[in-house]
Amino acid sequence: MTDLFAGLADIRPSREVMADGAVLLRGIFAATEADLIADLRAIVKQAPFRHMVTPSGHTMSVAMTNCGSKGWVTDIGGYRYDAIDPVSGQPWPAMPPSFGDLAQRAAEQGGFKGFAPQACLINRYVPGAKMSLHQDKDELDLGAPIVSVSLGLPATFLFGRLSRSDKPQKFRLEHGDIAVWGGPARLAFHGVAPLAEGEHPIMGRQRINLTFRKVM
Ligand code: MD3
Ligand code: FE
Repeated sequence: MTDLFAGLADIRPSREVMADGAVLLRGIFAATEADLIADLRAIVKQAPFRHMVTPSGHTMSVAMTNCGSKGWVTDIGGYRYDAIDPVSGQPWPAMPPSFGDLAQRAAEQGGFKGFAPQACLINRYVPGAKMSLHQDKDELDLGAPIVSVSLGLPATFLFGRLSRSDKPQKFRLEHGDIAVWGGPARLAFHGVAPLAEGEHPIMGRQRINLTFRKVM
């Protein structure tokens, strides 16, 4: 019986409002966690994590890959969504139903019915990796939310407001946490503090974050 929820331990589904437009859902993927992680492993085999380079020439400490009909990429030429993985020259792996269904269900619980993301950016943090404060604005439809799913080691998520200079608020994001960012939160500055050392029982020495995006 206890095995049913192995990995999510005693987390019960919950819903918490972090800010106007930002909803944190906990424990909603308990039943589909094993499928999600198996599908993630298959994606990463086909499209391995890689460290991309920003337009300013910095190599990101977070390693990335994508699934879906579009993937987010950056290189010295800029940021964009592309149907082709530049490493393989092939389309990104398709978005599995375990991913798409979860994103849609989470968006609906966050107040956005009918969310159909084309892209899932997959971020991999090892201890020390971080993401500086930024806005996500490479998507054409800013009326659609972004749904994020955290797996593995816990992280300190930094949630700024609409100006880079506002002092960011800190939230702890743990394995199984799903957040829906829409409305006034959609263009908020946000980032992730350097990941602390640790070992997660299922995911090992890393944090993986999935972000689902309606690109067009
Ligand atoms: C708030 N990823 O990939 S997820 C990103 O944990 C990104 O890997 C972080 O920021 C991560 O762009 C944060 C939570 C998140 C994602 C997108 C947002 C929060 C957001 C977009 C707008 C506002
Ligand atoms: Fe972001």
